[in-house]
Amino acid sequence: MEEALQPLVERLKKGNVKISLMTGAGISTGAGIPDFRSPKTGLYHNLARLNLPHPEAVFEINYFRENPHAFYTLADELYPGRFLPTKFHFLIRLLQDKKLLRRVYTQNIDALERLSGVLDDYIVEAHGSFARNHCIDCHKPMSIADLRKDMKDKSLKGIPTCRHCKGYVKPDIVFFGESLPRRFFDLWEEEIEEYDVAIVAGTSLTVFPFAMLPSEVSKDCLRVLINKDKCGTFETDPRDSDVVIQDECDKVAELLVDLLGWRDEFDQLVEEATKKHKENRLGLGLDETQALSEKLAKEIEQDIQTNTEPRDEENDISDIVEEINELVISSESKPSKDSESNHDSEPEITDE
Ligand code: CNA
Repeated sequence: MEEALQPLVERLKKGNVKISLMTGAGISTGAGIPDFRSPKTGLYHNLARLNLPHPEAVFEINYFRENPHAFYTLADELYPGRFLPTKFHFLIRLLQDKKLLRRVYTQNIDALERLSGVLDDYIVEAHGSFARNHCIDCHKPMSIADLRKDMKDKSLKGIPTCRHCKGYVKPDIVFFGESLPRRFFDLWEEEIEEYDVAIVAGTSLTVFPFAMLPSEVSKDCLRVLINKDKCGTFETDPRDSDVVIQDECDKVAELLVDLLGWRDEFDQLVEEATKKHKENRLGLGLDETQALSEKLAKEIEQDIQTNTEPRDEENDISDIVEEINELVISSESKPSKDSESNHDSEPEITDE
């Protein structure tokens, strides 16, 4: 593995490189969050208890309209605050501190990049996050505090309900059949040719359009895949310069830290962050864990408010309506970049 990583190590040691990361659920399995598709341990394998017609239904907007319980059962388990970032997340943080990081495109909704200290500006949450919530009918926003309150409200059966129209409220996680945030496409368009290194990690590259990102980087960009399985464009359209490491993300992160001579800083970063999180957590019962989860979610919300332009409610709604008319995740057809602008097509997630 050490030898295979050399081209990456050399580029990083040279400095002055723009690195992008394109990540998925596999970078968070080390934190205890199951991915979707790993046999036996993946979420899809373990959803039988929710009585779904098919596993993907838990993230389908039409199913949610009829039966939001399945999603909220899962949301309660995955809600940010219960899990600590992994070694791989701390590697991303260190790349930021070393001024080598340009962008992290993540498909994850666990907010672990933020919890490791990566700043909002660098993060592109391509499939949304728990940081904002909207009514699926009137699109009015709901605060995290109200959402968490409703999730515990037995009279509502734990389903957050719009204060204005009584419609169901959903975190702004992109479901199959919904559009991706505009920021994802804007940055793709503006920057994709600029990256010197693209590290693709912990993703099966099966959800489109995200899965297209690694094939869109320039010919001079060094593409690195860190994943248990070889996948996507690394399999179908490989480049001579590709670096493919089929191993655990955390193990590769540790090795890279050593090869780059960053061990002391890395250990200090991990130790401090883990201590901080554990101090908050040790000896806590379920209620306290939930309180902590709410506190962290609030911090994330405040973080977002201070790191991004203030958005007024009116604009929020029109943004969303506009986004609904824009691009969408889909699972049956791989959209070409041309089809990206086909706003008339039926929205769908691509999940092969
Ligand atoms: P996926 O389809 O489940 O693929 C995960 C990939 O990571 C697979 O190829 C695994 O072999 C690989 N993998 C798993 N663990 C490791 C590991 N420790 N080291 C290296 N490789 C590993 O997940 P994708 O992210 O590709 O699919 C996109 C979906 C998953 C997005 O829409 C996410 O919202 C969704 N998801 C997110 C989370 C999360 O936020 N943590 C969890 C589960 C699913």
